[in-house]
Amino acid sequence: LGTSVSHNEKHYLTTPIFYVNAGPHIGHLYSAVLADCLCRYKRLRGFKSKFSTGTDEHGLKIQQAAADAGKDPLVFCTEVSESFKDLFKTFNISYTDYVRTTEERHLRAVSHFWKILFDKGFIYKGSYEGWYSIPDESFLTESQITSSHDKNGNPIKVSLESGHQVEWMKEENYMFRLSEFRISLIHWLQEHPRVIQPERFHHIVLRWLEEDLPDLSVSRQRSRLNWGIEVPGDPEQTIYVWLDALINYLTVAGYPEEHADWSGVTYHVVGKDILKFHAIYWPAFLIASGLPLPQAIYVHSHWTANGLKMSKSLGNVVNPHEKSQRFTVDGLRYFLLRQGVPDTDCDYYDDKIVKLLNSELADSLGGLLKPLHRLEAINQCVRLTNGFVQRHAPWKLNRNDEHDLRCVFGILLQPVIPVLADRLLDRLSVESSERTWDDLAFLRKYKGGYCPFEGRALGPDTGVLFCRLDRLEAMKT
Ligand code: ME8
Repeated sequence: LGTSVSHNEKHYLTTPIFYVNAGPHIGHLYSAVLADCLCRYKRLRGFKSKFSTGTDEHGLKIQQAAADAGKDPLVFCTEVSESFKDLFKTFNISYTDYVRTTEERHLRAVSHFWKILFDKGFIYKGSYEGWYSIPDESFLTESQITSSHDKNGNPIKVSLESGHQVEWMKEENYMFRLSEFRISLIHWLQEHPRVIQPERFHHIVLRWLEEDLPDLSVSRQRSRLNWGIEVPGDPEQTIYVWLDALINYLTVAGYPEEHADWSGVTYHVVGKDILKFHAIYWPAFLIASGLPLPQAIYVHSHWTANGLKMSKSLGNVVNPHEKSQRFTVDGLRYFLLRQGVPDTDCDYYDDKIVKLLNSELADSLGGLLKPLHRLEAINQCVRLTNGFVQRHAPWKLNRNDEHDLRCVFGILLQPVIPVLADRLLDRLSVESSERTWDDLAFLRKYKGGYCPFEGRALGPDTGVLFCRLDRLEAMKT
């Protein structure tokens, strides 16, 4: 159950900022829903929270996508950025700030941050020669690439991790002294064994740090990349998109002027594909600039669709808007949070969501508003929840307390399925001011404790909570 906190304790949660080269899919939504659920939970516990998301709009990949669409880059970015915003509105992502890297406030933050690193001597002019993957906007070493063939059978080199083609790049640019931070990063991880979660990813990062950490190229020649932020004092160079993008977390915190309240209480939700950038590059940049490191990095794995990686070319990208029309917004939120496992990839297919929602939302949760046999109530407790219920054993409530039990579930489920939880709580006559973790405090001393919801009459009928879905319909599509 956790304890509630004094109401000015702060918590700053972020999602990755999403590339605008293509529209959103369930993977992006998953990151946002995961962060939203965490943030709603923290708010219910009394934290004052900042929650940011947004779009990553610079770089070669976006420059190319805009050119392919025959559009001005900013117009193109605005259109796609709006589609992410729409998605997050539909799914009730309760962010407090939506940042775009093309905004003026971000440009100021990036230029300021660059100057600090430069003045401290962590950035120097050098030359980079090596492999670069445009889709990943990432520099790769020999050990991170392998030989392959393009669709015409020509030999190419690809990234081992993403499978994307890499190109040889040789140019003069600015380098960041990443190599100087290897030992500090190892110490940071060793001293904070829970800073990267789940633990598996913590070990992966430590293994990466056992190898040499070369200095990092942090700019590109303007002639190759002009869609980006200019290097302060050098109009011939554009800042590397990942340095630009990571600074969004500071922009939202109010950097450079007023970030102190938030930059020390930051928690990042990221996909495993961008672990290296968040667990190595970002902390190194922060140490170099003298800013506090994140409190935690929560890493999640990926969604595949019918067993395959989602890709535009395969045409199997799962569109969340379309799915929400079939399964409802809370239905899809529930599925993603219930089935998604941070450690391992998860597969999406329609029949899976139908089965889960029928059994857990339509039957179990929906059943909460039906008259219950006592035994059924116990069964539902067990099916609906796990650790919490085991510890607090609300089924020890006596026969007249079914109402209390439903209120407890309604409150607990708010971070996961806010719309359904609200309907349930409305029906149960639980006021909106009575829906925080503090309002569950009675459970801690249940035996003899007074339940504030006891004996209340039901509110107006809000209809069936969640209708059963037709499996055959799902299998047709
Ligand atoms: O990497 N399953 O943006 P991005 C689960 N702009 N999550 C997925 C997913 C999938 N199949 N595909 C994407 C970038 N995601 C950079 C980030 S942050 C300073 C800059 C999620 O749009 C996952 O969290 O390619 C991934 O890390 C994120 O979307 C961003 O992907």
